[in-house]
Amino acid sequence: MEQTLSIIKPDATKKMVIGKIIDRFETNGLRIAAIKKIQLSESDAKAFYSVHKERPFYNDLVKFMISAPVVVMVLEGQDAVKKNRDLMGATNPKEAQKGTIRADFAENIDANAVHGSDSLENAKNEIGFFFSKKEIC
Ligand code: IDP
Ligand code: MG
Repeated sequence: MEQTLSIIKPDATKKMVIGKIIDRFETNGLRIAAIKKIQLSESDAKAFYSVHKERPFYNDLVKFMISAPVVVMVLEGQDAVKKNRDLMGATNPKEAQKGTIRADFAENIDANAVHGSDSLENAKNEIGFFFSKKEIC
């Protein structure tokens, strides 16, 4: 069993599609092992995305991530990291395959509905960023 971190981003929480996105995970065998809705601070968002701090889109990404609440989750299941990335679709919703979360709920690359860890190692770090051990069950 693997665990990965998922975030339902501000565009999706504002559009009130939290339930529809969670349904994709549960329907496809990813169990919600932890979940909370939070408003990120600027320093939270900067720290979470610090790997991208040299990229031209970093400041806009941070601004976007604090523009409304987000839902953070630990998803658990077989091949959870890859399965979540497959369900999410490509970073740019315009390139995302039909039936993926980003194709169905996102407008553009800046506001693309969901985050998902891209490796098992990053998943462990990202889960630790948001959740304590006893919140995951
Ligand atoms: P991912 O979310 O599919 O893993 P990353 O490359 O890790 O994509 O980028 C993190 C986030 O930064 C993306 O989800 C997207 O919102 C934003 N982003 C990535 N590339 C661009 C870009 O070229 N322009 C604007 N925003 C971008
Ligand atoms: Mg990424």
